[in-house]
Amino acid sequence: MGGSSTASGTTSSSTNAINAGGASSSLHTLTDAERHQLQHWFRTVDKDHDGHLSAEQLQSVLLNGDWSKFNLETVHLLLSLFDQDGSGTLTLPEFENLWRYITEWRACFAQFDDHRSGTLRPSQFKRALRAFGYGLDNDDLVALTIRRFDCGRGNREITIDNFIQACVTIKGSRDAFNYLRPDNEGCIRITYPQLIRLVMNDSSLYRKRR
Ligand SMILES: [Ca+2]
Repeated sequence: MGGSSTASGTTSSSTNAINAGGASSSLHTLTDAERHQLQHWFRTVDKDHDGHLSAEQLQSVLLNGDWSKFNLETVHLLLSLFDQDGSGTLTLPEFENLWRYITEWRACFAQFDDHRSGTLRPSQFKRALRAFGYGLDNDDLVALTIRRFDCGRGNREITIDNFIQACVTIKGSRDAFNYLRPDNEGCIRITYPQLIRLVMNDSSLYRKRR
C-alpha cells in the first residue's frame, strides 16, 4: 500500500533538504484524490478503529521502492516528528502531514536514483548529500553513514526509509553544530549535557547553552 505507487511523485522536485514539522505549508499539497486515498488507507490499517495509528499500523502502510516495509526505527522517527499532540500515535490529520513530508522525500530520492532501482548506490547517495549542503564529501563518512543506515542488509545501498532516517539524523547534527559553533568557526566546544542532548536529538539543546 502506498510505497512506490506514489514514488513517481506528484510534487515539484527539490534538491533542498526537507524540514520536518507537520504543519509546514511548504510541503506537498494533497489533491482531493490523494486525500481520499489516504483516508481509505488510514481506515484500512486502523484495524481497531480508534482513529489512531500505532507505529506498527503505520509501518504497514509505508513501503520502499522494492516493496519492503519501512524499518521500524524510521517509522518511530517519523511518528515522533508528526505526533503533534504527543499521543504516541497518529490521527488522520497527523498522518496526512506525514504523507506530504514523505512524498517530498520520495521526489528528492528519485532525483538521485538514476536507474530507478529503488535504492541509492554510494555514489548517488554522496551526490544527494552534497546537493543538500550537508558537507559530507568525505568517502569514509559516506561509507560510515551507509553502514549505519542500511539496517544490516550489507548491500551498501540505501532504500528510501533509510535515506530519510540518514538525512534527518545528519541534518539534526549539522543544525546542532551550526548552533553551537561560535562565529562560523570550524569546531565547537560542547559540554557533556549538551552532547547527551545532541545524541538524544533533544530540542531543548537549543534553549540550554550548558
Ligand atoms: Ca498523535
